[in-house]
This record gives sequence, C-alpha cells and structure tokens, in this order.
Amino acid sequence: MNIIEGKLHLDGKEKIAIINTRWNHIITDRLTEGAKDAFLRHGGNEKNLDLVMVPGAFELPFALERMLASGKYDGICTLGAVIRGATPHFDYISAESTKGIASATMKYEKPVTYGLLTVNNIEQAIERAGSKAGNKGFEAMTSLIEMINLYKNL
Ligand code: INI
Repeated sequence: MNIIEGKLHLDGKEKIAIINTRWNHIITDRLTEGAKDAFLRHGGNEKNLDLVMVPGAFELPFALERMLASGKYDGICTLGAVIRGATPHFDYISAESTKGIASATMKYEKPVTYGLLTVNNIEQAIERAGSKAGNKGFEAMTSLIEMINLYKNL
C-alpha cells in the first residue's frame, strides 16, 4: 500500500498567512500566538508569516478570497471566535463564515485551515485558546503545514 501524507515540517521558504478577527480579541490573540508558535516550531521563517486582521468572523471569507486570488501564499490559516449570545446572530455568522471559507478554499485549490471557534460560552472559548482543551490556533497551523506538504504529493 502506498501511503501519501504530508510531513509536519517547513523548509523556511513557504509563505503563510494567518487571518484573524478583532472580535473577541482576548481569545483570538491567544489563537494567533498558538498558530505562530506552531509555525516557528515546525521550521517556518518569521519573515514569511503575515498576519491579516479583519473585523469579525463574517469578514474572514472575503479577505481569504482576495488573498487566495493574489497567489502570494502557499497556505492560509483562518482563526476567529464566534460565541453564542441571546439571539440567532451566532448561527448566521458562524454558518456564513464556515461556508465562505470552504467555498473559497475549493475555488483556489490552495491549503486553507479552519481555526474558527464556534462555542456556546466564553468558558468554552478559553478552554480552546491555550488552556484545558489546548490551543486551536496551534492545531490549525499544524494542520496547514500538513496540508501544504500533502498537496506537494497529490
Ligand atoms: N464576530 C465574531 O467574530 N464573533 C462573534 O462572536 C460575533 N458576534 O457575536 O456578533 C461577531 N460579530 C461580528 C460579525 O462577524 C461582523 O464583523 C459584523 O457583523 C460586521 O459585518
């Protein structure tokens, strides 16, 4: 059996971007830290890492689409946090953002990973931003590195 998979290593030449949101920045700043940590610890060169900030999760796919169209990046890691409130707003934002990220990714055939927290409360967000449930920013960047290397082999 031939197993085709992506290694978890960068050679320092890959140009990677993180897109993150200002909304819930107490959480999302921690996700950026986790993603940057994963990038550096897997061999990335900090000069080749861009951070693009958008207002909220709704805007993630729009920035993503432009950045993919630019052809500048080997991969893009999307981060953010949508926290459920008292109204249906959460459902609209999280669904549109998720669909938009997936459709831009399919259109441009470049590795993109999804580090958008969609949680019921702030406690669940804190757990996923560098405490009990790890750091989803770190995980999203690690998945991106794997996908960049997998694409080279497909
Ligand atoms: N954006 C988020 O990223 N997280 C949220 O929890 C959130 N809530 O709860 O409203 C949120 N709203 C802003 C939205 O993403 C847009 O930035 C805004 O509607 C302007 O288009």
